[in-house]
Amino acid sequence: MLTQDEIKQLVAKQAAQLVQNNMTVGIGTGSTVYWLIMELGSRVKQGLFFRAIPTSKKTATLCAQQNIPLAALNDVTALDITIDGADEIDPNLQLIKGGGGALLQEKMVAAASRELFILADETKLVRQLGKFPLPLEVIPFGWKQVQRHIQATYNVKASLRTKDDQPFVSDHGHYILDCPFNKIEHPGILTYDLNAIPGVVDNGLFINMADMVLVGYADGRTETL
Ligand code: ABF
Repeated sequence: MLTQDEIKQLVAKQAAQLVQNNMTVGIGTGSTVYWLIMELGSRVKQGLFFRAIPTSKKTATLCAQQNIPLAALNDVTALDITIDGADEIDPNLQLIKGGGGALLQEKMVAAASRELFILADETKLVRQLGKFPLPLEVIPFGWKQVQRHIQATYNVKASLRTKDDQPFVSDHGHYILDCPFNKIEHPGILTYDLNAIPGVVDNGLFINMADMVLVGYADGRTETL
């Protein structure tokens, strides 16, 4: 039986084969994507040339360490593909992302891509989204108003994400509120409603964005959804 980390490595290795010469590729963030970057790094050493658009500072650093050429989203018109992880995936390939705090940049890069390819181990598959607390990226100014709004409207206790006892600050200088909705009945409606709250920059629901999910199982099988 494979460990969770070994499953992540397995799907990442397979997905790395999708990257071909001269492509422009969005590179996600997280522990599965870490293995993707390692694999792409060895392919670059063997002569592969592509441009990576990173979805976070962390990913940019890892790509640079692997000598993967980087470009900014503003430097390209469109991306061939983005490969990223997810926190929850429902049967319609709707996603919750942002556990790593990079949801805004991940969504912008994915939206500019012809294809969004998601990597996951089997624990990410759910019948209904919502067990994983939905991350909400908010402007630090007046963030408590957003927190109150979420509590009053949805009866959900939105917690300010912290790191080392300080508010976690995203790559773009925002805070994150983690919102345990538990069950999200209508993710397509919720994403619009949340983004309409003044002070909300974006939320971790990725609706109708994923084209394919490569899922790995503990017995070593993989399948695409
Ligand atoms: C990312 O992958 C984030 O949106 C998400 O939080 C993270 C989770 O995946 P992993 O298990 O690969 O760290 O893209």
